[in-house]
Amino acid sequence: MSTSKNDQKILGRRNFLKSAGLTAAGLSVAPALISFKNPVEAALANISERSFPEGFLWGTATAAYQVEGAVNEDGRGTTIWDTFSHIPGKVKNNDTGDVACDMYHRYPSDIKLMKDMNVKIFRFSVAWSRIFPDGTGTPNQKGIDFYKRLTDDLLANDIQPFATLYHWDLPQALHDKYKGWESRETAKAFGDYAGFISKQLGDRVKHYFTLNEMSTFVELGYGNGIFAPGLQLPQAGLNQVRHHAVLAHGLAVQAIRANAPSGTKIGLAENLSVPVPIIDTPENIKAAEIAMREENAGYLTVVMEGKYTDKFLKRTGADAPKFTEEDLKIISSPLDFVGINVYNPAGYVQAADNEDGYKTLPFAKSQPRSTSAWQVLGPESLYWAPKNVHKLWGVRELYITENGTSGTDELTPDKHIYDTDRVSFMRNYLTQLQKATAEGVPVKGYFYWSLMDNFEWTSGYGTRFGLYYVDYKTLERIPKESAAYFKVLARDNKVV
Ligand code: PNW
Repeated sequence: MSTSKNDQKILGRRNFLKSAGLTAAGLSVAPALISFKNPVEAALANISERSFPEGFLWGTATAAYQVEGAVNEDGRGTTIWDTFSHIPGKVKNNDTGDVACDMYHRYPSDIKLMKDMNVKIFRFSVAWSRIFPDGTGTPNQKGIDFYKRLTDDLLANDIQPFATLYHWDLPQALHDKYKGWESRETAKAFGDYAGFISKQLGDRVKHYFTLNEMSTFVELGYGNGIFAPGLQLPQAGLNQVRHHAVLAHGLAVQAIRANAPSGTKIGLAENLSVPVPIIDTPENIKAAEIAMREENAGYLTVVMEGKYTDKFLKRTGADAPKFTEEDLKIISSPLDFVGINVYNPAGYVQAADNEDGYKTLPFAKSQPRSTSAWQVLGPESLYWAPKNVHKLWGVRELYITENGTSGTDELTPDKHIYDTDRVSFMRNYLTQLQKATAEGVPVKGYFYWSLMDNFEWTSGYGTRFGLYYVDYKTLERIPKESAAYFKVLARDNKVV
């Protein structure tokens, strides 16, 4: 095992204590009572086994439709989520993103909230339909200007903007014209838009994510129909949509490389399936690796390897996507980093003597969950996700592009939210992430989902993921206990 910088520092500190005669045998005062006199000693004291590597970046994430509101302002075009959320019965309480958190207008004060929490990176998404109201054609200057103002203000506050180019708000015109992601025309249009906007923002934004969570918007939007556009396609059609999503990613990578200034970094943000070994034996650890590669075969695996696995092609059979060798080259265009959204284990696995080489155990009925029914709580997922992405594909730069949890978040009469569950969630998950970084897994930053409560897709506004509570009547933002936790975490760069 190689020694990471972090390890070196920890070792350094141990040696320092030793030479100062302060290790167990010679220690005459409790560590907390030692007063360090010079800055080097003080700095060393602050590095503990819970520290993240030096320069680790702490941030928060949002997405356009979930926070911006202002859906009819400054020439924005309609999207499939506008249409879908306005169909009665599709979203809890028939909530829509019409107003959301009104971040379109309130971003200057929201940036101050981030600055106050020691945030250094912010992940937001660009609404495609603000840039090209119909998905293609004439760009809308007012939309471009909004993202210029937003990113200028972030930079002025010493926060690096990380832009996601697609967080599920497909321009409705592309759905009407091409059936959206059912057509490769949509993938081509996405590539064109990505190239265009990366040129416009090129002097401000140095990091881009192409698409957010291909697996979620494809499976839920085109497979079981609970997300926009609400389709339930047969397997062959669904596999083709999956293929168009990864193709769109690859076309965008190429277009950004061709249009953005050199030095621009490109990745994606994928909610990959994270199998976790039930018991850490070498056999189960291997089984979890095999499972991760196969269970992400239609998404991250094809992006990283430039081929569909044999098992994927066998499994899909006559319904396999139609593709060319050229497509596979585009899909696997080299990336600068990989972003992973990690909320839960896909399942606990063990080695098995079957064709797959692994078996997924059923979750216990009593396995803890958040208020989002799909979110099984398993902190180990934040260790195994980066660990195995690094191991399977040799990724040299990783970001945790989302991690968070939803809670009941009751407001007390004196306006506090004691979200002890969220604080505990962060400490438990981050302990696992810290372990991965201490072992040398190259995770460079972490974005908590989300800065504030927002439009949680089909769950509407009742499901809250924020560090800030949003009072939807007044749009006031109120810091939760977890915001205080984040502030110390980011300041000290260690699990606190
Ligand atoms: C992600 N599931 O969505 C998204 O990237 C965010 O927009 C979202 O708000 C956040 O996670 C919290 O949900 C998901 O059903 C939505 O498994 C649903 C699922 C997973 C992720």
